[in-house]
Amino acid sequence: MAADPHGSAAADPVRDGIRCMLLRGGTSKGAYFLADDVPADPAVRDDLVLRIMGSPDPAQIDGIGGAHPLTSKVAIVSRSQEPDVDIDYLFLQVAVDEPVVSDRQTCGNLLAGVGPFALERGLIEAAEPTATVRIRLVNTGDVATASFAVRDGRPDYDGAASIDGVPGTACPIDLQLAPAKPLLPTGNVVDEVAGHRVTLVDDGMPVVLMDAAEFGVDGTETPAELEERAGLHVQVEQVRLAAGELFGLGDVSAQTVPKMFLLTPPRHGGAIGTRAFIPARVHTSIGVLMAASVAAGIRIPGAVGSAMARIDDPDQTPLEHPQGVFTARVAVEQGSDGVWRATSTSLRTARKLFDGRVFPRPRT
Ligand code: NQM
Repeated sequence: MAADPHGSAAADPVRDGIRCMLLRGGTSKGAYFLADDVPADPAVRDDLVLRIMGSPDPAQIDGIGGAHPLTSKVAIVSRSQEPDVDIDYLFLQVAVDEPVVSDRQTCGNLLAGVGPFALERGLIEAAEPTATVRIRLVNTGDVATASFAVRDGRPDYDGAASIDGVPGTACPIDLQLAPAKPLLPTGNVVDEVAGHRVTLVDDGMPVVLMDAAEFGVDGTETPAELEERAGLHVQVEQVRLAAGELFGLGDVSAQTVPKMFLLTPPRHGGAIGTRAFIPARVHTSIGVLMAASVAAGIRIPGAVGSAMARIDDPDQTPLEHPQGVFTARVAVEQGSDGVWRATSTSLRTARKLFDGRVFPRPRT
């Protein structure tokens, strides 16, 4: 971090603030920083991030976090040194009511804001009408391609695209991802975990597919109702902890992955109904890479959810969620080695909300 209060970073962040842009990315919201503007040491950086977001506190009243995991997110962005990659994007999930910052997951929603942020900060140049940016998701190693509209060399946030969970319309942002990893990390289409038949899938985000009926859930419940239901979170968490080991993630008790999906037959003309534990709160809609993983998983014959799913389009998988539908575009393929792989394309929007300096509180 540079020590020039008038340059890219401040000598004393508490007095001088730190350069920060707040963007809505898809159905999430986060604070975006240039890597050069925050401390390089992860422990020092995480302490700073907690003080910026106002954690730990259920209301995050003394910070800029939005008191929900979906609005307590940070993106750290820099030019990439990797070949064929423009930008490195490190995602940090900032816990709301615990002093915890985790880099063990990425976020496809904040990914939507990374290209526009990189252009705004001069990390890339782009000519009209469209910017195409190769972004390395540092948390997972995957590389995404993001495309968005450009006007006068700057991102054009205005447009006609709408996504469920965000009022109004904005400029479409196209996100493509082709993870190198196998889609089924255990190599099995179904695993028996904590007394449940589950499918473990990773198409950019590790998720566990479960039959909601086994948990007494029929898919009409709101996220708040599921969060309040006695014993449900404990039951889901038992599966998650065991599944985490199978994913090779080790002890996931302090991690926010894998994400846990209760699946139901579709009720609104989509392919399948979803409710996602992420993992303590229930998602108000669905994450981007989670959607890719679910859509890819239910296309595998025999996987949990495949029998209840109504899939009548080879490209589009409309996933019903609490606020509407997310149409994931995935292609799954089983290679001659028997290994399933997938690619995904997602439509998101993003919007710059605020650009300036953020002032962390003096002490954690
Ligand atoms: O799955 C939620 C979100 C996400 C992650 C979460 C995400 C994704 O909706 O790609 O975007 O943090 O669990 O932003």
